Amino acid sequence: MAAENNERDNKYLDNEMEAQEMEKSFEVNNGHNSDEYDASQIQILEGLEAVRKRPGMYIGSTSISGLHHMVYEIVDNGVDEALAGFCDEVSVTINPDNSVTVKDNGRGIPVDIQKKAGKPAVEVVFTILHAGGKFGNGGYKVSGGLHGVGASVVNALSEWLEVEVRKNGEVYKQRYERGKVMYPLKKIGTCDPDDHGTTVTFKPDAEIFEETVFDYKTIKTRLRETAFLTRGIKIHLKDDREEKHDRTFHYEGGIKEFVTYLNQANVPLYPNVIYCEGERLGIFVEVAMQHTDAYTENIYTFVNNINTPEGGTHLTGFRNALTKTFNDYARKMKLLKDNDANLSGEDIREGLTAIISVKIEDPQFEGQTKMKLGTSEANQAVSQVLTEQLTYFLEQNPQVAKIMCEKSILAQRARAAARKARELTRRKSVLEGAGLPGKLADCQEKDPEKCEIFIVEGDSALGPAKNCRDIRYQAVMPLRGKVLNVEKARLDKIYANKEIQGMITAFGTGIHDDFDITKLRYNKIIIMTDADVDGAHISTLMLTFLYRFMPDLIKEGHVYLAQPPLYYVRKNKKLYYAYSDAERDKLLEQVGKDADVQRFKGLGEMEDQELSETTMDPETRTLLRVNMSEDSRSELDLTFTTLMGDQVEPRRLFIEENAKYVDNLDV
Ligand code: TSJ
Repeated sequence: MAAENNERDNKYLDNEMEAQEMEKSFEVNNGHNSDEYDASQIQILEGLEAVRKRPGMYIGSTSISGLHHMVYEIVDNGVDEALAGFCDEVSVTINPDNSVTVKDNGRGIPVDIQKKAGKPAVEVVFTILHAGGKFGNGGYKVSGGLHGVGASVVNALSEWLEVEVRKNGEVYKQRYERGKVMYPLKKIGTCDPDDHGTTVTFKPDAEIFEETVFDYKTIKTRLRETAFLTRGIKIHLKDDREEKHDRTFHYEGGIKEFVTYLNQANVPLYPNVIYCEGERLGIFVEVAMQHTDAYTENIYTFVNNINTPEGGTHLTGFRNALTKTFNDYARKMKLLKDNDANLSGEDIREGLTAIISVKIEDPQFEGQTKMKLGTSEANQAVSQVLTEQLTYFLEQNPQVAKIMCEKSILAQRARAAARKARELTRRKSVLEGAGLPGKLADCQEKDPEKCEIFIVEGDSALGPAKNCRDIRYQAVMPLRGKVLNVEKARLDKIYANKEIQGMITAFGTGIHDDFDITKLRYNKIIIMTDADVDGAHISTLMLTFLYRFMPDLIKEGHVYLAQPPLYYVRKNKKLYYAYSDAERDKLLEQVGKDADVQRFKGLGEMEDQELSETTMDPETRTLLRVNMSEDSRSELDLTFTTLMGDQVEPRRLFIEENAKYVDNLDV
């Protein structure tokens, strides 16, 4: 995922320059003379051809994530119309042929001739790079970040695209194929004068995209997020392909409801979500937050409805203001005594779920992937709005303030204990030399690039795994007993846990602030558990630990799940392995239905040869690499809190809803 996004760098610079050059050429060619029209047509084709030549520069990637960006790009235009106050509904339909229709009830893209280009504004929107939002009364277009690349990019990367505009009682239509205009904008009929809006249908080009089948769940998650961030908007999503879906997202509470949604699997510490909003320095700021009894911190930041996973100035402003406001209040109310140390930001944020959403006219982005807000005024704007309104809130709600304070003080103590435990571990490892855990059966090779470690469940699997590994580069480490559920434990308990200590030391990377991926001792960390319900549970616990404490190992693709076979199929003394129900059925078709089928064995019951061949030997095994989509971290966090949290009902619902995908999961 991370590697896939690298192409995005600098794409804005490039587009911006091309767009400016394009505009210049139109200033020269603004006549209606047909020769000049041809000349401008060539310019346009060159512009869109550039997009088709280097699609990654414009849409991020040509993988499934780029495919979905096509949809978001068009949807965001409808949402912008809603933000400007001219529409309140956007509907998205995934059609049976994997084309997508996006319809809004806004003013309709203008159809009058734009002077500069000498053609209808709507045609300009779809054929000239970066033309979006540069006409009309302007100023409202706040889309930024990775999107806002414009409808012309989507058009260039679509096999075909059709736009219909309903405006002033008339319906207009135009069609494009791979960016080329098929006919001049035409009136195709009339409509109720009260009916107005824009409808766009497009089919992403299979010549461009590696994958052209939309994933319903990914689009659903994104549209739900957009609906939370745009209070009051109604977003419909319909899937008209084989497997039908129909959903509407509409949240009058906006980001307040987003926080409630994210906290559904945990127990809130106080009933209401704290909400602040205000405008400072031309920046519109909204913050919603609520603590739960969880120990993780879940803060999501957005700029113009676009997620900024690396945070930035708005997040800094939030953190500083929260820490200072809370400490000031606690001192003033004597919740903190004169001799007590201040609460740290981390202590105050333990168990906090928060959404920070800012709307800025011309946001500046930083960082390698341009996903970090750089606009310095955002720091002050968020900080001022929060300080002012949170101070008032705490004064008005002393009982909530007290709960927050008690939670923070517990977090502070646990953190101090954890620090001690960590120092102790560190000192111990210095005293004991290399300090590798005793139960680690290490490999001989020292070059991490060539090494892998199998984390196995219990001692029964340890024996066979040790016997049939290649000791030169394969290490094995057993986990005894149940792995600690890190969603339900404070730091001190986590650091004190022997199994977790063992893993941290074996991996060599350290943890949290000390984490250093260059110290990783194994290129592949392979979780190997039985192919049954208990095994799936242990894998999930392991993944939860890695996700929360060493997410970079997952992001960088170092984490794998071993795949022991689910079935053995025996026929005429030949043995076949099947790794899924579908594979078993296919095998049975091939070898005949009368074959002998046996369900999985525990790793501990396998013959050495068998375990090696099916699960461990790189020549013959299958490994699943665990990856992490950066598209919606909030949804991924929710998955973990739901699976591992205290609330039974949300977990049951989640498993029911996802039963198809997680067959063996029982938690
Ligand atoms: F992406 C897109 F261009 F294809 C697209 C645009 C897709 C969708 C689903 C909606 C839209 C869109 C654009 N909806 N509403 C608008 N509004 C305008 O373009 C518009 C209308 C009127 C005026 C005006 O000043 O009168 C100005 C604008 C920008």
